[in-house]
Amino acid sequence: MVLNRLEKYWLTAVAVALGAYTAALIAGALVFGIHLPSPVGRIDPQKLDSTAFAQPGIHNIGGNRYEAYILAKMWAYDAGPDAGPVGAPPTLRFPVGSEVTFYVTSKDVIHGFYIEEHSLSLEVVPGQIARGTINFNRPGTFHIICHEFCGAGHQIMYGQIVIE
Ligand SMILES: [Cu+2]
Repeated sequence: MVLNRLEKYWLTAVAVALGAYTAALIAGALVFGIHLPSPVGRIDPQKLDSTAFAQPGIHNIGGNRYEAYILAKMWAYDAGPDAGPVGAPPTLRFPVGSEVTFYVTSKDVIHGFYIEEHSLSLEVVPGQIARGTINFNRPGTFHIICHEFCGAGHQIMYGQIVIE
């Protein structure tokens, strides 16, 4: 096989670039500890009635620490009776300085769970439990937004967090 001089040049350049990317990937995982966010647990979306998501809601686990179990479904977040009527956009209230761990799952399709102005953006996949912890250090109202297109009612899928 005869290779043109320019073909050799490009093949070499591509091989060097792929080698550099592969080395960066391996170094990122092994040296810098960068990993994809992984689900904290598996769950059968058909059998949520026998799990903590049967009764979504907010639990104080001591001091200023909370756990919030939230069920995403077409097209609302269910955060339990303390967050307002089921089916309406929920309002979750926490005092300033709260550390809140959110556990979110879906009972139907893939949804998103993004909290405005805070570094939490979860992909909510049926069959998986997504988890994220946020410290709410300043008062305000922050929207919860579904950032995965989930069907005809996607644009009405939101909620809010009030820090007071
Ligand atoms: Cu959506």
